[in-house]
Amino acid sequence: MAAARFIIPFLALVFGLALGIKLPQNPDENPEPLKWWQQEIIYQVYPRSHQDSDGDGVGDLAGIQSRLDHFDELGVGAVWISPIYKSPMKDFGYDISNFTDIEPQFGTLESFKNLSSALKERNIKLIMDFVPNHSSDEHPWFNMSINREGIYDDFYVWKDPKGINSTTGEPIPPNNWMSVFGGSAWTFNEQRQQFYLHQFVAGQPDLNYENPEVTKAILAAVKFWLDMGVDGFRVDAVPHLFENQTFADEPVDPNRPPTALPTDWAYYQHIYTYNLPGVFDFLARFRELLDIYTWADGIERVMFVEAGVPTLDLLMEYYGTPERPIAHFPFNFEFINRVKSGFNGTNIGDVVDEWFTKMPEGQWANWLVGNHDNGRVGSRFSPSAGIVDAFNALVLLLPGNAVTYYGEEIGMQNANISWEDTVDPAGCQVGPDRYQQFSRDPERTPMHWNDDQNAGFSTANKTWLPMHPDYPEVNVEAQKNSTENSHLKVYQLLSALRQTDVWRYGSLESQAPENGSLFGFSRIYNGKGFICLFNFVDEIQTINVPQVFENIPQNATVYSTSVGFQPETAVGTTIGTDNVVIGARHSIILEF
Ligand SMILES: *[C@@H]1O[C@H](CO)[C@@H](O)[C@H](O)[C@H]1NC(C)=O
Ligand SMILES: *[C@@H]1O[C@H](CO)[C@@H](O)[C@H](O)[C@H]1NC(C)=O
Ligand SMILES: *[C@@H]1O[C@H](CO)[C@@H](O)[C@H](O)[C@H]1NC(C)=O
Ligand SMILES: *[C@@H]1O[C@H](CO)[C@@H](O)[C@H](O)[C@H]1NC(C)=O
Ligand SMILES: *[C@@H]1O[C@H](CO)[C@@H](O)[C@H](O)[C@H]1NC(C)=O
Ligand SMILES: *[C@@H]1O[C@H](CO)[C@@H](O)[C@H](O)[C@H]1NC(C)=O
Ligand SMILES: *[C@@H]1O[C@H](CO)[C@@H](O)[C@H](O)[C@H]1NC(C)=O
Ligand SMILES: *[C@@H]1O[C@H](CO)[C@@H](O)[C@H](O)[C@H]1NC(C)=O
Ligand SMILES: *[C@@H]1O[C@H](CO)[C@@H](O)[C@H](O)[C@H]1NC(C)=O
Ligand SMILES: *[C@@H]1O[C@H](CO)[C@@H](O)[C@H](O)[C@H]1NC(C)=O
Ligand SMILES: *[C@@H]1O[C@H](CO)[C@@H](O)[C@H](O)[C@H]1NC(C)=O
Ligand SMILES: CC(=O)N[C@H]1CO[C@H](CO)[C@@H](O)[C@@H]1O
Ligand SMILES: [Ca+2]
Ligand SMILES: [Ca+2]
Repeated sequence: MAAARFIIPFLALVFGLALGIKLPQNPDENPEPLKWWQQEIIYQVYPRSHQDSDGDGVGDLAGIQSRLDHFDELGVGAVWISPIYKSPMKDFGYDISNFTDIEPQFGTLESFKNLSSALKERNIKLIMDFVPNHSSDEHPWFNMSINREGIYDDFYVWKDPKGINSTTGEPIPPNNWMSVFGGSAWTFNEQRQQFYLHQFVAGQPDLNYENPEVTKAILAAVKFWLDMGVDGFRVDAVPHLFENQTFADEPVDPNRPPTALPTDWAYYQHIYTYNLPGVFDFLARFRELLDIYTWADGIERVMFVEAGVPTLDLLMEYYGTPERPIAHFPFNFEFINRVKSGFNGTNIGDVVDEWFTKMPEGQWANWLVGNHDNGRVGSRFSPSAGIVDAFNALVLLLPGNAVTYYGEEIGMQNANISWEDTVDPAGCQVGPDRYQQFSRDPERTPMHWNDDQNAGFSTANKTWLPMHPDYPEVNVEAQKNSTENSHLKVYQLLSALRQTDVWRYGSLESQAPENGSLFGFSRIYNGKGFICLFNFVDEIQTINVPQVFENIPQNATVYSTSVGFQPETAVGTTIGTDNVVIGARHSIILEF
């Protein structure tokens, strides 16, 4: 893909039509309107932590329903809810014991219908999280499989022991496959006298996708929710669906992290358990089912997949082809993965450039900076307040989907959770010495609504995870009330820009100087536009914008600045674009 680069004085990445971004060459031409899923911000709700309606310390569906105004105030048009299916909660809902029922802690099918219709009234789309790789060990299918009942006999991945350990008398697992959460991926079942596979915790037996009855049963569950009116699915952990039927040992990864133990997942190369070709066949069938609903009424039912594959090229395969579409998009984790050890204009620019370079023609990008498996963006980097606004601007204003993890709009931080309070199996599994390296609890603490008890999240004495202690300052109400700028107010301004034709159909030009101090991108449509400029170093930077970017007028209006922007530049003032001053680690958006 031809992305022209001008080395002096800035690296230039100029994107055009061929990238699949709608860029009408003739300004009078009417562009094709965006689809709802391209336009709308997708907000990830972690249901245990959103709002508790009944005082048990755990969030629930009625709680989510009581907070719908927040979505409207943010301009969020689609809500993705992490799993709310019936579950014994060994992996907090990612272990499902009934794919067509609601977990009583969250509510009932009735309260789901209530929430679903309340969202529809506000024209907010509802996306269910779907976890096809495994069920809970408390799913009736697993029980029937243990008992080798009829079609359920082969519903899970069963193998005989490799032998008996002569010292312990224990059966030896069939091979060296490790669980993602650490320890063998095999657990022995006394009753059936065989091992079952679980790529996650022992309470999450892998479904056997070699068995067509499994695919049938899972797609029937998908259909159940489509008939209930959901607008699509975020499909979890898809690369884990299929296993190589040789069941051979996986090789040790020569590039494993130095801290990895032989019982850690990261110790091996997952050539027999990860991203096998069958995954695409299954997902194509899933997509076909969605498309039948789309064709029936013209409202798109969507599929977003989570696939943590090692390269962007592999990830792009999840878009499928025009002949065989797969996902509407695979989640773009580059702002997390590529920017782990620190960020600057160079690696941020590379993330943007490479996504558009590698994305197949006609597809749509997406951006996110956090989720329930990764530390919060406000904590991953230096605790500079402006960084939250910078990342929200990248996510919301680059062309593509914007995915916001709850709390990002107010700059929530990771909480420091003690070993005693740790509940995430990824943390519990590795013990008190290493849990902080693995636990996902810090980014899952309850939402901060106000400065009341438990931030208005719950009236319980003890919430399921402790509250982050900064909630009296960092909360929705305080940021709304504030006479000063706040993350929430910045977020609202960013969200409003998405409603413009400049955002929808505008060009994209992104630039970063070689020293990485700055990053910027412009969006222009029919002579109108905006430009986002980010300073990633500890000194003030001054930019002559028209010298670097194309088609920038002499003057522009300050549209938004990051919280605490120094030197102070009032929003709404007109400034000369040849001398834009950006405070240390701050960002500014100009409109023209
Ligand atoms: C799942 O729950 C639904 C609704 O309560 C029930 O009708 C169905 O039988 C359950 N399915 C299984 C496999 O237990
Ligand atoms: C449904 O919502 C209404 C209010 O909108 C409430 O009165 C009712 O109790 C809810 N029902 C359930 C089952 O949640
Ligand atoms: C499995 O099912 C049998 C009867 O169908 C029941 O008695 C038993 O309690 C179930 N076991 C589990 C672990 O659910
Ligand atoms: C047998 O068990 C012992 C003690 O747990 C262990 O050290 C050894 O590696 C096991 N041998 C095999 C072949 O699994
Ligand atoms: C399974 O592994 C064998 C041996 O490495 C290989 O030949 C085969 O292609 C693999 N099958 C799949 C579906 O990946
Ligand atoms: C940008 O940050 C990355 C990751 O910390 C680092 O490897 C790279 O050298 C930095 N680039 C510049 C130009 O500072
Ligand atoms: C987290 O809490 C522990 C125990 O309360 C304390 O020792 C540690 O310094 C804290 N870490 C941070 C980063 O605050
Ligand atoms: C909460 O704690 C207070 C004071 O310890 C106690 O009086 C009250 O009963 C507790 N409430 C609940 C719901 O446990
Ligand atoms: C926000 O303002 C309202 C109305 O003035 C006030 O009641 C509330 O306590 C304020 N909340 C916070 C967190 O500042
Ligand atoms: C980085 O390069 C830009 C463009 O050449 C220059 O304006 C800026 O002062 C440099 N920043 C640093 C921190 O060296
Ligand atoms: C830019 O703004 C200055 C001061 O507000 C004004 O004098 C000048 O005419 C403007 N230039 C253009 C091209 O609008
Ligand atoms: C990003 C994501 O959702 N990851 C999930 C992958 O699947 C496991 C098991 O279902 C979950 O624990 C993770 O949260
Ligand atoms: Ca509750
Ligand atoms: Ca599997």
